[in-house]
Amino acid sequence: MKQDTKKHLRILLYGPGGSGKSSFIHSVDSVCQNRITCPADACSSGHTVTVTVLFLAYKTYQIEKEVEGQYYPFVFNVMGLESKGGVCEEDIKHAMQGHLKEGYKTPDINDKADILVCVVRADTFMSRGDTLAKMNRITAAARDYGIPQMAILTHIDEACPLVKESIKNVYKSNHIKMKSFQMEHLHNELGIRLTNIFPVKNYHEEMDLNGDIDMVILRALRQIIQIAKDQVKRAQKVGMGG
Ligand SMILES: Nc1nc2c(ncn2[C@@H]2O[C@H](COP(=O)(O)OP(=O)(O)O)[C@@H](O)[C@H]2O)c(=O)[nH]1
Ligand SMILES: [Mg+2]
Repeated sequence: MKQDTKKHLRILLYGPGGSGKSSFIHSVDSVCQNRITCPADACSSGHTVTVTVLFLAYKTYQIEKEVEGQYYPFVFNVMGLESKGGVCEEDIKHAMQGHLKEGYKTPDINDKADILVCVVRADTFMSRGDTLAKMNRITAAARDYGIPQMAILTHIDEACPLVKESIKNVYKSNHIKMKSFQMEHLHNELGIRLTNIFPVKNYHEEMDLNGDIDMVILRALRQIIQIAKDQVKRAQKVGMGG
């Protein structure tokens, strides 16, 4: 690995189609800009940089600050596991390690993922099928590469009527049904620590920001950034022979 300076934390989101990956980026973008922004996928002027990973278009999403032209020091990449048009696990493995270009043997530290975040819906149970098996192999690969992992559970409003009423209820309501449902399941199937699984309600049809939604998005984002920063520190220590 080349010892270049680290420009940003790279957050790699992956998960089934429709789990809310794009919506999570849009939610973070909205919270960070203090207004409901235009989703990057829908905007012609979205802040994305597309590079080609092997034969795949790999978009990097930047989050602009309230001050135009300034960006936060973290970026997102998304890899969807849709059965049609989704990426294969080999692509994800390349992306995690920062092998962004074909034949690129020494990845830049800025291309390597600093954290892998699994995005799953809270309102649908993932049965033991192809997708879960794929996710299992991806998490195993991340462990091999020493890349830390987290999960976010989206659609919590759809998973529990109490939460739909008020997002605040996610911390009451017996940790809602998810605690015994999708959270435990992800923990058991993928080995992700329960304390690293965050329930989230994305912005998806709201016209205005809402403090309770901001809070769940920011709690998840704070943990993502904290873990990614720890990872960078660890990698630097290893790089210095410490
Ligand atoms: N009710 C609700 N809908 C959501 C949430 N997150 C995403 N959605 C909706 O779920 C659908 C799939 O989300 P999307 O971000 O496109 O999923 P992706 O395929 O993983 O990028 C879209 O219609 C979103 O508007 C959420 O937390 N709650
Ligand atoms: Mg999407």
